[in-house]
Amino acid sequence: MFTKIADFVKEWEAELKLTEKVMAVLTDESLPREVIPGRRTLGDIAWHLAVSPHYMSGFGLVFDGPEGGERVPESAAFIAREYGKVSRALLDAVSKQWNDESLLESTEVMGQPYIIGETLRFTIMHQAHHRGQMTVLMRQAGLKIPEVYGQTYDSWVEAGMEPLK
Ligand code: NI
Repeated sequence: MFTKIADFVKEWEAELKLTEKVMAVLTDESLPREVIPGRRTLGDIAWHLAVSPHYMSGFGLVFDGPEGGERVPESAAFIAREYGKVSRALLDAVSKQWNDESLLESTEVMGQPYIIGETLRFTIMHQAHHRGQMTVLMRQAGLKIPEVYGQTYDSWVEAGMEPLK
């Protein structure tokens, strides 16, 4: 749970840059790769990360969501661009529209109480969860995975070291 706006801003800035690093490697050809046949694709998950920061508007923040709504785009560059716009719009909205006191407030959404500072923590964890799903699908699609939290197979090899399996 966040109790200081500045803590969220610092963390979200770092996390959005990690997500952008991953998004930058996506290709149009890789987007249809499915988790299992008939289920979510890499494109679905990437677009979910572009759309989901805007869920915070349900807690009273006012900022623009991505262009194109819920429909999953076929362009990896478009997804990456919209993700960058929306995630920065969230950052801007949180720092200008809320303060440390707001983070302790509770808002009801569909009959459930949510503490604002907890929803911001959830937003970060939710993104990390789906970003991890993306990197597995990206590896399966033959893409080179950037470092997110620690070395990748490729970065071990490039450093001349024996990679962990
Ligand atoms: Ni999700």
